[in-house]
Amino acid sequence: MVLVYLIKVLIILVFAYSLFMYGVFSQSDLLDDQPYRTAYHFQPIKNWINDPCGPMIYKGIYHLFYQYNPIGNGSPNGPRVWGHSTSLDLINWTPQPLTLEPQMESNMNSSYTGSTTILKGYKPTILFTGITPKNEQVQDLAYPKDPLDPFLKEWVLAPQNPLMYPNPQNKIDSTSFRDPTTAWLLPDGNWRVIIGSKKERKGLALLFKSKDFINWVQNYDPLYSYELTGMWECPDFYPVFMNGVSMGVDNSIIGVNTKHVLKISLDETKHDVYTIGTYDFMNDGYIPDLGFENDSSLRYDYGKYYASKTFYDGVKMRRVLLAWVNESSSLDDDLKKGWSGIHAIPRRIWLDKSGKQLIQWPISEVEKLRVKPVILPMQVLKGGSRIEITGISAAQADVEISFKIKEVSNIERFEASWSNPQLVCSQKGGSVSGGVGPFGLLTLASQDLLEYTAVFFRIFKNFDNKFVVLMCSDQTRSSLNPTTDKTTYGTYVSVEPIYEGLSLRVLIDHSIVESFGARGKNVITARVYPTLAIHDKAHLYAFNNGIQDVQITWLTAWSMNKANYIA
Ligand code: DQQ
Repeated sequence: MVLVYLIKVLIILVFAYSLFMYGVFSQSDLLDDQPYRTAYHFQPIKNWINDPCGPMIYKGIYHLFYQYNPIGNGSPNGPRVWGHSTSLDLINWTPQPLTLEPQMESNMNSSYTGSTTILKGYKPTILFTGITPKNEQVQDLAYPKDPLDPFLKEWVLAPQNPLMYPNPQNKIDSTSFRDPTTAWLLPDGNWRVIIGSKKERKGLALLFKSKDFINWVQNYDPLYSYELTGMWECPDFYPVFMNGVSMGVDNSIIGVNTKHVLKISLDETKHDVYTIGTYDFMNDGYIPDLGFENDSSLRYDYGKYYASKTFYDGVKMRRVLLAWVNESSSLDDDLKKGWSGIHAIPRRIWLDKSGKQLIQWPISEVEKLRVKPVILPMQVLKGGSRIEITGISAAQADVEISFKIKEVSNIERFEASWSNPQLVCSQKGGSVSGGVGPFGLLTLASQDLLEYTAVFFRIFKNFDNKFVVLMCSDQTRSSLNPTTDKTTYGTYVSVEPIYEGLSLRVLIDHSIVESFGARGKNVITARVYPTLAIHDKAHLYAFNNGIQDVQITWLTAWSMNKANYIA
């Protein structure tokens, strides 16, 4: 008997070992003991990553490149090369060889952020910022060694590099000239590209033109600039359809039914801000509808979300937005984990029918990971109460909840001085009782509620009797670890809460909580590191800490399968 048992154990061990050797277990399975690794967000096995670079779809395959420090453990210090992964759905990823490693003087010190453009004849190219041995920033071109390879595994640098460098006459510092956008082609036969820059503290979107993609000439005026905004990193410039049409538009299409979006990553505040406006392509100028208001402009995300980039997916006719979400943990903790940085779930992005803001929604492919839905019947969520949503893996979930507000007799007055929603959220966190709200979700909560991340709404009435809806992500109790950054985030949502109701969708993935308010009007992403609410010890609650009852009209929560990825 004992012998048979031992033989069985041996067979199982040999089988498991051979599965491992043949790669059936991905490396990420081996790291399951790490509570902060995500299950369905893009991240590397080890080391530091930051900006998404050159996303595109080519021969039916999605390509994602990213800034990668191959020697940096969890630390940013060190050179950057481009990591590369491919996918059929932007959720499950296969790693490809690193690329744009130092090959010539113009990228000897690093290969910084850039974009892809598919030229006539279906020829993919990369334009990126090379860092020279003198630490100057220049723009380089690379193209695939074998364009017939749909995985585009190998890239070669153009011998003519660098193609663009800062013009000393323009007094542009050679360390402030980076991050080329996807280029667009106009009927005059010129490709155009924007490079992020600054002159003193004036932020600049420099414009370059080229007929052959090799010889580039700088336009006398930048496409757009703004005083006192500091360095503009990772600019993005693209058309969107008007009238709420959610279909995307190719970068080279300039039409009557489109507006343009200019997005800038503000180095000084680490916020991705955008404006909606008109591209005067005859004069190569951009006129934002509402002007540019520096850091208080519209943002893609009011939490942690930076160096974003969009691409047009011509197969699904949508524009997809990707971004880097940095850690909020200490450098020591990152070094212990051996990795740092993840990417947000790709979002579809389009112009709201009001024309005043963009709408973002997780790409539908993420829904393929949803399992075991738990549905809550419509019910009243009494003031001062909470209910647990059981039956899901609360550390790895996708939750949709909608609220109806019937009564507002206890509503609080909005104060004119509350111009900064983040500050209001910090003062009126999830545990501070109000009139109508806070109500929402307690995510990544420990059973004893010593830890939780509260995502919620709070409604006020201002002096002209209009409602003001505040959306917050309160991290103050997200972790018992004293060294993690627990900044609370907030935003005002442009919605009529009584007629339209209020909805919230939250993607929870171990150390990230991505919250979409009012069907994607406002988004807040937070990184959190619970010490108790990990794996199956995490709980999820709907809560209402206001005096006023609210009604839950819809709640569905799904456990999420693990994506099959190795970045
Ligand atoms: N990260 C890159 C730069 C870019 C910055 C370097 C933004 O090209 O400006 O890794 O995060």
